Amino acid sequence: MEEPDPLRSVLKILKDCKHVTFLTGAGISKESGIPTFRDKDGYWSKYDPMKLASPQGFLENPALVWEWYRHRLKIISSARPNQAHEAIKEMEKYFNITVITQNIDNLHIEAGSTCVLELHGNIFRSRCTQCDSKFDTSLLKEKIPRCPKCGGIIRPDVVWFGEMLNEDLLKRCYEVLTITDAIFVIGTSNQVYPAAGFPLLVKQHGGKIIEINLNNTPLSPIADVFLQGKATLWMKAILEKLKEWKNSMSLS
Ligand code: BJW
Ligand code: ZN
Repeated sequence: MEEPDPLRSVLKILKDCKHVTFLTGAGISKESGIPTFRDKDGYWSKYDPMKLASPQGFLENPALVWEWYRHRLKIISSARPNQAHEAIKEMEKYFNITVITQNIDNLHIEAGSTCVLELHGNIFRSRCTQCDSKFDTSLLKEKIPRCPKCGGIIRPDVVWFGEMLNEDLLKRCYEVLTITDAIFVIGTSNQVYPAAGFPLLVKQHGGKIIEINLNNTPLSPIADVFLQGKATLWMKAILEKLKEWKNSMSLS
């Protein structure tokens, strides 16, 4: 029978957990003021993803792609981690935590999480398309920046559609996912692979799925618990319950 109180269900799962993984997407940073992609006010409602987030788009119009990333860099640079990022950091007191994020906004690292795997890169880093030298994006001022070492075009160090994700990083993800007791899937539409396949892998290895989202996603029907609503509110509530439970344990 399904638990009537979803918070109790989450606590019940967490009581048996050692390794807890967080898979996060754009929705977790929405309350920090950073737009998402597929919501009705998200980037893909206004812009063609293939023009802004694909290698072909960059080849055709690097200046446009750079304009978009500079615009986003400005928003992201003034954003701060919110209560959901902070609660995840705080949960390191109780579990072995890995954060796998699709976000490029650095907010989990800013919140202090110690193990963050950035699947789609980081907007603060850029790289030369020819010699792979790395650069600090905020220091690149040209419309289409060029590499001082080889003259190649520099691009944001992020992963676009049709591009492979970093192999070592993926290997680390799969290692963690196979020993994960519970995965929180927060603020992602679960449409972009390979990330969208990660929760299923956890389930196949006997782990539980807890999803937090404003709306249903393709993952929701197989999630063990679905918490509908804002990431900050649910994460705050979960952390409070966890603290109560841990305190009562230390008293008894
Ligand atoms: C809240 C909230 C609040 C809001 N609280 N919740 C056919 C089938 C299967 C796969 C493929 C296929 N054709 C091509 C592919 C592969 C492709 C893919 O998956 N495409 C699908 C769209 C079909 N994947 C790739 O190409 C990846 N590479 C790869 O697979 O390599 C191998 C390969 C190569 C070639 C062919 C086939 C395989 C690379 C994917 C790279 C994604 N890149 C982007 C942009 C770059 C980074 C950046 O600039 O930021 O990454 S796209 C964009 O989507 C960005 C995000 O990281 C990613 C995921 O988005 P996310 O985070 O889920 O955001 P949203 O907006 O979608 O959802 C927000 C959610 O939050 C919503 O659900 C809201 O309800 C919720 N929400 N506020 C809680 N306050
Ligand atoms: Zn170079």
